[in-house]
Amino acid sequence: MSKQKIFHHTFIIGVITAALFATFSVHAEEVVVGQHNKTFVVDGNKVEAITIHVGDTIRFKNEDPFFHNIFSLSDLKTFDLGSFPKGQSKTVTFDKPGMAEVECAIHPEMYMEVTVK
Ligand SMILES: [Cu+2]
Repeated sequence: MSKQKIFHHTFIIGVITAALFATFSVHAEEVVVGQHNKTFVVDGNKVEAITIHVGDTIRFKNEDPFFHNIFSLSDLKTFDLGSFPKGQSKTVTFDKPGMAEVECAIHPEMYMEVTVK
């Protein structure tokens, strides 16, 4: 292999490595949203709207001594986590931008908007 060819290959490998690094250095996050006193909470504070990024995951964690059943009928992300008791959590990953309305099938007063950017 000529010196020029070796340089060329090294250059290509460098470009690919840089591209992979750029792709994987954007880390998806996991956001914990608790269910507490029939409200949605983040870090102990009641939230009615949160903003996350494409690829992020919300971990819905039941902190009440009774069941919740979190669901969304939104076009962005339709899901139904089923009933789950205190201490248990379930995750939903949001893979495209938009807005999802999140509710609880057991407690109609529970409502939260998830904006995905
Ligand atoms: Cu509930």
